Amino acid sequence: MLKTALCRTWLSSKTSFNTFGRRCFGHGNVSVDLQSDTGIATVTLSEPPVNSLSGEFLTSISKTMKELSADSSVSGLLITSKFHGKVFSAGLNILEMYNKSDSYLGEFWRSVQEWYIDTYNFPKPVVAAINGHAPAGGCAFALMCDYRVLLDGKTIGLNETQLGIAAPFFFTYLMSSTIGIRQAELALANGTMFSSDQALQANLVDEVVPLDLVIPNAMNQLQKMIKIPQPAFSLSKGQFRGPNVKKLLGEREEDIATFVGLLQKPYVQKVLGKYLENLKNRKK
Ligand code: CO8
Repeated sequence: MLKTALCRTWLSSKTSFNTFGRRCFGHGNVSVDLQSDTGIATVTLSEPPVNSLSGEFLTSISKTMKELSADSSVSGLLITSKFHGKVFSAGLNILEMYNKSDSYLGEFWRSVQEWYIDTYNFPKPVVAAINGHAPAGGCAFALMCDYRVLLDGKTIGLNETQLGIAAPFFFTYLMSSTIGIRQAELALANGTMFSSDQALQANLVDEVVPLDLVIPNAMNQLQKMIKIPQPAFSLSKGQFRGPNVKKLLGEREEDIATFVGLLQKPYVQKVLGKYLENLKNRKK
């Protein structure tokens, strides 16, 4: 693949652009391909098999977002998945929430909060090329971006109630600020997974396109967004997002305690165990 070739030579250098005008680097299973001419960084989520978000993977994402936010040569981000045509992200790694101690769960949730803060608060344009299914945390990830292009035929939604848990308040805000309070309330209570057509109709995503157009259309939108004068873009974005981020920053410890308390309830562990078992048995 051309992209692989373009990036292979730059792996040798984290700080300078290679002969193709690209700088390629990454943290853990997150890889970044930065184009010198546009300042656009393509961030590819590459955690096998389905980009489920473990604490370690979330930390790699946060580290990447912090680095790209501080890099003045970066104009905007395109976020996509290595598992093109299959899965954008399967959401939080359920194994991280099953049969774990309070302190383990607490640290895991801290990494979830950090990921949300770094991604939702990212000051430059971010476009999601959702090239596969995006349940739960995968949907939240897309909602943290500024624009969403979804692959036709894939599903997206906050289905947490189906797992016996309720999405955290900052996920509910992501949904209600995108599709409106009434529709968000219904969707979250029912754990609705939207088909691509339903997602477009509800304004949960901005475009639904075939596979070969997911990345080009996302890139096209990003190219328009990076032309908007800075810092006007980030000031405008911050007016909508700042209060929600500030709320979480002020309540992090209580939010962690709420999460741990909910996850340690025997009925929640029972439903999670059953859900994991069903996931494994689906293929049989
Ligand atoms: N976590 C851990 N493992 C997972 C997850 C996950 N989220 N999703 C899939 N896997 C595993 C499967 O068990 C399977 O494992 P194995 O190979 O060992 O059998 C492997 O990944 C591959 O999965 P599939 O075979 O199912 O792959 P497909 O390509 O057929 O399907 C899907 C991909 C559609 C993504 C499918 O795997 C799926 O539906 N996964 C579950 C998605 C889901 O429901 N996620 C919810 C996560 S919870 C969350 O994000 C928010 C929690 C908020 C908590 C708030 C409390 C206050």
